[in-house]
Amino acid sequence: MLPHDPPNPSPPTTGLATLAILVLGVAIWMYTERSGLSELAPAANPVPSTAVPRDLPGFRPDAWFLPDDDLLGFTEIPAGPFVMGADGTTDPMAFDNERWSVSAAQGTISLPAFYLGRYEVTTAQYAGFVSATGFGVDPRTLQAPPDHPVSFVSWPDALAYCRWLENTLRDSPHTPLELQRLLNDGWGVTLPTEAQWEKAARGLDGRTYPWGDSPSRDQANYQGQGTTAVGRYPCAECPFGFFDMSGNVWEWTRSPYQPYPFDESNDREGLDEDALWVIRGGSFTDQARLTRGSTRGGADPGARRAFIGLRIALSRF
Ligand SMILES: [Ca+2]
Ligand SMILES: [Ca+2]
Repeated sequence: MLPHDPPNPSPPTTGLATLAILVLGVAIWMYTERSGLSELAPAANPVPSTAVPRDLPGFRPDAWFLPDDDLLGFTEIPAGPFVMGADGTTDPMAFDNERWSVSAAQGTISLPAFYLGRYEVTTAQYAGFVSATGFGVDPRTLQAPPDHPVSFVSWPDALAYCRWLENTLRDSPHTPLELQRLLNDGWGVTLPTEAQWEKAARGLDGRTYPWGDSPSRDQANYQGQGTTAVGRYPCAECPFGFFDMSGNVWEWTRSPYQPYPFDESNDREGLDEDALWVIRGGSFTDQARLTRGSTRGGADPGARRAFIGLRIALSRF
C-alpha cells in the first residue's frame, strides 16, 4: 500500500502506482484515500482568482467556460456498433482485463447515439461550479491553469459537477436552443459509460489509439511532467474530433469496474463500499501502454488524484 499522495507526487511514482492498478485489477492502495485528505477538505474553499479568468480564448465566459460552439462542446457519436476490448492476439500491449470473454478477444456492441465533451473538463469550468455552489474541494483541485484539465476530483465530485451543470443549463438563457431542446427531450449531463468512452476514443475500426495503432507523443500528453492545456493536441486523424482521449488526465466513467463482457444491465449489482469505478485514457505521467483506447483502470470513488479528471457526456436515460 502507498501512503497518501505527497503534495507534489513525482511522475514516476504515480505512473507505477497506476500501472499496478491495471496489472492487479484491484486498486488496494487507493482504499487509503477513504481516510485521507479528501475528507479533511473544508466544506467550502475560497476559489483562487486565477481559476475563474475574465476571458479564455475558445471558451465562453457567459456559459461557464464551456467551449464556444453550437452545443458548447458536446459532440455527437451516432448510434451503431463498434469493436470493444483487446487481447494479446490483436494487441501485444493489451492487459488481461481487456479480453472480452473466454471465447472471444473482442466484442461488438451497439450503442444508441450520445454526446461527449470535446475536451476534458477544465479548471475554469470546475471553478465556476465551486464558485456558484461553495462545493467543498481538495485544496489542490483549482490550482492548475484555467485551460488545463481539472484534477484532484473524486467520483462523487465529478457527478456533482454533472448534476450542477445540467440544472444550470436547463435554467439559463445562454444555453443554445439545440442543447435546450435535448435537455427538454430527456437527455441529461453525466459521465460516459466505459463503452461510450471507448467508442469515442477508438471510433468504429477498433484502432489502438485515437489516431491509429502506434503511440505518438505528437498527439497526446503522456510520459510527461504535468497536465497541458486541453486544446494543446489537435488530432485531425482522431475519430469525432476529441482532444486528450489519450493521456493528459485519466477520466472517470459511470461504469463500475466489472469483468468483461461489458454489460450495463448488471452495473448496480455487487456494489459495496469497496467497489471501484472505471477510469480511462491514461495520464501525463503514464507510459503509452496505459493511454490505449481499450486500457481499463479502476479507482476508488473517493480518490482525488493529480492524474484523474473527467469528461462530460450527454446521454438519454
Ligand atoms: Ca484524458
Ligand atoms: Ca456491468
